[in-house]
Amino acid sequence: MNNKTLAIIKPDAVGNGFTGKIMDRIISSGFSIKAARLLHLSREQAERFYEVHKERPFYQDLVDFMTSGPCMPMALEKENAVAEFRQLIGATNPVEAAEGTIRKDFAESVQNNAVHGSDSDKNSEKEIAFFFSSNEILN
Ligand code: IDP
Ligand code: MG
Repeated sequence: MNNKTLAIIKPDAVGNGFTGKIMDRIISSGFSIKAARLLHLSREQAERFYEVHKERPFYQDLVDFMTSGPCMPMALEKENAVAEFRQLIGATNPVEAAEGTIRKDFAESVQNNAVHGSDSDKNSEKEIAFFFSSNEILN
């Protein structure tokens, strides 16, 4: 089992001033932040990151949203990190997200849903490598 996952505090949450509150939730839920940066994704980066959704009707809007302002990718560590983080953030659509989850409390809509979390160990490795080289990740 991989113990890392890739989180992104998305542009809506950064723009709404929720970065610190979301980081606090993450840390107090037992994750350690092994890498973090603030960056404004280029269109090319956002298209590549969400390439699996290329054929979905919301793809172009999603790319517009993810390039609309700065975001904060983070490599997080915890036992069973992928599943634990998906549980902490809640369902994709905040209307369906459980009470106390990050998306329930901070998301604006199904698209502007505050945070990203990897969906498998294979993707977490790929997604962490998308944003961080190995010498940028704490041991
Ligand atoms: P996830 O982020 O919960 O894993 P995915 O299905 O992988 O959800 O979708 C990636 C992102 O695409 C979502 O987090 C959200 O920002 C956006 N998205 C997903 N479904 C919709 C939709 O039906 N309308 C608009 N945006 C969507
Ligand atoms: Mg996903």
